[in-house]
Amino acid sequence: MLLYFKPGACSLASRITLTEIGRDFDAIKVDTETATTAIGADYLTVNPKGYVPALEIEPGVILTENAAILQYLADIAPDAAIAPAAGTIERVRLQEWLNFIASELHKSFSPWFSGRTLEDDEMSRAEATLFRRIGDVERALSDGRPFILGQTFTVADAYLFVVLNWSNFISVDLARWPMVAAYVGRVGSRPAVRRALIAEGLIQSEAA
Ligand SMILES: N[C@@H](CCC(=O)N[C@@H](CS)C(=O)NCC(=O)O)C(=O)O
Repeated sequence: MLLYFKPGACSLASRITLTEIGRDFDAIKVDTETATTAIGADYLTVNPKGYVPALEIEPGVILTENAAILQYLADIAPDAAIAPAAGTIERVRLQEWLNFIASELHKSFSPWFSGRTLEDDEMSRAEATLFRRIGDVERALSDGRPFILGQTFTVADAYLFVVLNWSNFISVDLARWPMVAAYVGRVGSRPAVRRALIAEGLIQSEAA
């Protein structure tokens, strides 16, 4: 398999999941601004939508969209048990979370990544939206569940961790959402998550 990624971007959720399931894969960095891969190829021939992630699951067969890629990876590795079985209400709960993360939480960060400085009123609106959505996660975690669906890690945690971790890049302190802060610490300390973060240069290896 071949993962097209940008360091720290939502494609990190695919890398975490590939690492969690112990799947060998290659990864190629993409400059989404120029739509060029690290070997100088036109990324639009891989994903005409221009964004990461994209996952080549076999030559010429490309999957895009976080929610689809993550569920595909979970389904090809049932022993890893990182998604409830298809057709169950628990699987629909997973999809409910993946959809919330993609369309509500992930996109709430977009104003900060627009490449321009936000005016004060834009910043206030953006913060209000983002803080409300982080509050939704805080509420869900307030029953003490260690992972977003309950007692076990799922692919929704891979994606949710990556998105919440962007708070570091925009200087939003998660301490005001204590369950969320603890959650990010818990997921971030998983060995596979740490290996993925190291692979993308986001944290240093212990050996370094
Ligand atoms: N709907 C897509 C959104 C992916 C997305 O927003 N990717 C961002 C990185 S997190 C990206 O590549 N942005 C660069 C761009 O849009 O040019 C998905 O869920 O996979």
